[in-house]
Amino acid sequence: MNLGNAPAGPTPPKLHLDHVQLQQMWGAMLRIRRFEARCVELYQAQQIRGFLHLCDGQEAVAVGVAAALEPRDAVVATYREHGQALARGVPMKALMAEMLGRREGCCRGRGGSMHVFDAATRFVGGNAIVGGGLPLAAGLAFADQRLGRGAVTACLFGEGATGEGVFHETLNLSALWRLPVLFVCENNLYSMGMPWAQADAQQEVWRKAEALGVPAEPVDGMDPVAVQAAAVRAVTRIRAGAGPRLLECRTYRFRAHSMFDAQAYRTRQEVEHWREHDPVERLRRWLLDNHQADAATLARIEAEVEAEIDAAVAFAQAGTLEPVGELERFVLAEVPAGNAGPAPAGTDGAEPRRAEAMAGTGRASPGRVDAIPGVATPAAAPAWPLQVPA
Ligand SMILES: Cc1ncc(C[n+]2csc(CCOP(=O)(O)OP(=O)(O)O)c2C)c(N)n1
Ligand SMILES: [Mg+2]
Repeated sequence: MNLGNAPAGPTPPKLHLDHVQLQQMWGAMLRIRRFEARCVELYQAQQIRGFLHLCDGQEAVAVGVAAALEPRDAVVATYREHGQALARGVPMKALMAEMLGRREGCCRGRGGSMHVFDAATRFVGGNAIVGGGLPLAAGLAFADQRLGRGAVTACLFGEGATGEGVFHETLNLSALWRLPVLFVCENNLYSMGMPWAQADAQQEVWRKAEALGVPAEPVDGMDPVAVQAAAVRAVTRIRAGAGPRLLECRTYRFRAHSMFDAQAYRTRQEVEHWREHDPVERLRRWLLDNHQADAATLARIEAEVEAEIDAAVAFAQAGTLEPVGELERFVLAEVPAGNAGPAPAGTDGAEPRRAEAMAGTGRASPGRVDAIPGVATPAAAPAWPLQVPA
């Protein structure tokens, strides 16, 4: 890791995991793998509609990164985010209901597979726009920094996003302002059907980050322990104010980009080769070979995972669809009671508020937010040129 001008920060603790923690880590990956396998069945039964991007093969990244975070931290994800959401702690029932478009889902069924959001766990969304999460993460981290929350924002994205201008802009500003962001690139070697080898002159993503002043390192993204250790190292320094870090997690997706593609861009042998590094199978074998778990313990964990998924599917299937009459809710911010004038007779008050918002007038107009409720406004505007804290 070349630190460039960035401060090294405190020396992070060495990661020690006991056999129970390692078993839990395996269970966390298996839970994601099996959850998505059930989603495939529900998709084929047309109970899940739209796009469905699986992280099959990439579970170690989601689990390793999540293990390094605290509840006050935030996670910004991609459209391949079921695993990231589960690892972060988004309840499985709410996630499965979201997949089925039910009102009981974490976004009332409005987001679906690609737009999972959960305020309680600060899971700030899946995002269908490649690279779209990067500036959001910088903004969240900027707010956290200004408000002194000591929180870190983990921002996950694919290697395809690193070819976009927004990657360079976001990393530059984050390094300049020492924003508390952990950038995590899941380099799975393909952007849809575009092989990384044919897409980018710089094959090592971490070097791009270092060129932008963000200390970075490559990580075996098929090994959850390696990912957690690297994430703990990075987060310790980020939280101490040393600025952003980037991990390039080298991984592989075993299935198609979305539910269907001909996969003409890779050979069967290549997929088989990577399957030998399957994170779930690899850790299972390691646990058994090193006497860190016996077959009965792993079978119990597997049964617990299956039971949780069964319960989540039953919950989702018993869920309801949002009534059509409610679909306009949340398009504009709702005005707290007492903040707006009385609604004209015969209306619910929404129309004048919409008009206010469009015109940018009125006390309660969502178009003119001067301060976020409950969040103190910084006392003074930052000095210019901006003084980056030492
Ligand atoms: C700005 C933007 N451009 C193009 C697309 C179409 N698109 C969807 S996924 C994808 C590939 C992204 O690859 P990568 O970032 O490596 O993520 P992965 O799918 O491998 O997880 C593209 C080009 C998009 N959604 N957004
Ligand atoms: Mg990719």
